[in-house]
Formats: sequence, C-alpha cells, structure tokens
Amino acid sequence: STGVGFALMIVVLTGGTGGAKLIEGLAAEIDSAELTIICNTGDDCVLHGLHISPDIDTITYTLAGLVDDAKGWGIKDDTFTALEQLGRLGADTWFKLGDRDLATHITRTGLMAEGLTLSQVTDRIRKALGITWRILPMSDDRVETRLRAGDKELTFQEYFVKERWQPMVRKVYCAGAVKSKPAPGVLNALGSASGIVVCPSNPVTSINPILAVPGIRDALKETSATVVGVSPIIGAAAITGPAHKLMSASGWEASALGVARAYADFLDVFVIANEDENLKAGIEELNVRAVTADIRMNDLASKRRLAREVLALVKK
Ligand code: GDP
Ligand code: FO1
Repeated sequence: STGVGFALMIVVLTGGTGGAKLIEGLAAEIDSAELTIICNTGDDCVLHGLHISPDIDTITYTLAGLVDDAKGWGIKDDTFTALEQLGRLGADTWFKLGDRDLATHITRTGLMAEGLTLSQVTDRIRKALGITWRILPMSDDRVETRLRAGDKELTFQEYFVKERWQPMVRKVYCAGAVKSKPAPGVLNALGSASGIVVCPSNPVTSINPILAVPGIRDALKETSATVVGVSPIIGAAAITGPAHKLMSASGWEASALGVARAYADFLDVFVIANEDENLKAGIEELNVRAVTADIRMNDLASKRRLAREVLALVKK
C-alpha cells in the first residue's frame, strides 16, 4: 500500500510462460491486493472433451508455487498415467496433460457444464489453490487464435505443440474476437488502475488477442494510468518461442521496435534490452519513452529486479 490513502493497483496483461516470470517478480514485490492479472485465453483448447486454459493455468500454478519451473507450464513432479491410458484408448497424446493438471481441466469443464463462466471457474480454482491475487480471463466468450500455414488452418496448440512451431505461417487471426466482451472486472480494472504492465509475452498470440476484445484497447488508450510494456524480443528473435516468426507473418518488423509500433497507441514507456539501445530513438519517435534494462529473467532475483524497475516506472 502507498500508505497515503490511495490504493496502489497494478494491472497486468499477460500470456503464459514469459508473462509468468515477470508476474512472479511483481507478486514478490507488492501486496497481492495490489495486483490484478488479465490473462489471454486465445490459446485455450478442448482436448478429450476438456476445456483447457493454458495461460490461466500457467499463471495460477506459478502463483501457487506449483508450476514446473523447468518447463514453465504444468505442475511440477506431475505423472502421466491417465494420458498413457488415453493413448491406449485411441486418443491423441501430443499435448502432455499430467494427472494433477487434468484435475484442473476436469474441474473447469464440470463447473462450466453446470453453467459457471470461465471467470467464475478461474476464481474458484485460484481460491482452492490458496492464491489471493485476482486473475481475470480477458473474456468469458470463446476467442480462438488460429494460424494459416500453407493450405492448413491450425489452432494455436496444433501449431505450437503438435507441429513444434515449424510450419511457415501466412496469417494469424483471433476467431470470435469481434463478438466477444471483456470479462467482468476487466474494463473497470484498466480504468481504475494506478499502473498497467504489458508483460513480455508473445505480442501476436498472447497480447494481441487481449487487445482484440472490443473495449480493451480503448480502455488502455483512455486510462490515466501509466502503461509500461516489457519487450519479449532481443535483437531479431524472441527469448523463447516463435514470437519473431509470427510477427513477420503478421507484417510487423521482428524487433523490439516492431513491438513498440504495435503498442504505440496506448504505451507510455517501453522497457527494452540493453542490447537494443540502438532502437531507443526509433521508439521515442513513436511518442513512447524507451528505457533499457537487463530484461532476461532466469531466476527469482532477476524476476524481482526487473519487477522493481517496472514498478518504479509505472508509479511515476
Ligand atoms: P506463452 O503464452 O507460454 O507463449 O507465454 P507468453 O506469451 O507470456 O511468453 C512468451 C514470450 O515470453 C516469448 O515471446 C519470449 O520471448 C518471452 N520471454 C521468455 N522468457 C523471457 C525473459 O526472461 N525475459 C523477457 N523479457 N521475455 C521473455
Ligand atoms: N507445451 C508444450 O510444448 N508441450 C505440451 O505438451 C504442453 C502441454 C500443456 C498442458 C497444459 C498446459 O497448461 C500447457 C501445456 N503446454 C505444453 C504449454 C502451452 O502450449 C503454452 O503454455 C501456451 O499455450 C503457449 O502460450
């Protein structure tokens, strides 16, 4: 708390694994009541009849101290007995669902079949796991990232996991976005935030789907909060995963400058890698303040250090 009667409220926009690193740092630096997390659901999929929300689960497991740190997703020390048996029964097993992780998807699917929304289910699961941070899906409506590669149309998980992000993508789009609504609490959180953080998440498949939900981008443009982004790109490549490939496929320059251009209409400050110092002038021409930092987060100390730098910028 700021101790002066004004509650600090930091709102973050995030995908899964990259965003989770910064969120772990932020969560260690500020009170849980001061942090609201808005999570991408464009990667969600249905497998074995179960509703899977990988990014929400990655953030939830990270904050609950349950995440498999080596992989950045799933539950640590999980076993895969159910998946093995599913395979024997003829199911596809390319998406590695652990036994404990499956309990989350069974719970989510069951509660949604009873009529609860994704927001309500997300809240129940995080409370059951003892988490006090507020986690909001970007929308309770189905918004699905789809990728066109050659003459094939892939869901995000088919592209990312099954095809190991090798197909040449020609187009990425968010199916269902136009008709979707922000989940309850999302616009309110953005409007009343004291600071907003755009995590170093994949700009095309994690942040863009959130921005595609009608009302969210406008709320970011209109908010009085300082909006600070952190780059997921160093030089011409993502730190992990296919962000650079998907940026090129979307007609963006694959660099921190390309990310800054995509966010320029709502971003106040962009934190880029020390190695990208040469991009500073180009970013500032977009009317976005550029700050260099060590943006690699390899351990808790580096997550907390970057979180502190971001908080210092956001509180100004
Ligand atoms: P996903 O939903 O699992 O793809 O997770 P995100 O979209 O949140 O994160 C993926 C992005 O995180 C990739 O584009 C990476 O380049 C970025 N990333 C991964 N590790 C780091 C890191 O240590 N620092 C920064 N700045 N970005 C990172
Ligand atoms: N990522 C993989 O690379 N291989 C997997 O088999 C896999 C399974 C999986 C199961 C549950 C879950 O919550 C996430 C899982 N992920 C897996 C990660 C997932 O593809 C990514 O976290 C994101 O969707 C990328 O944004």
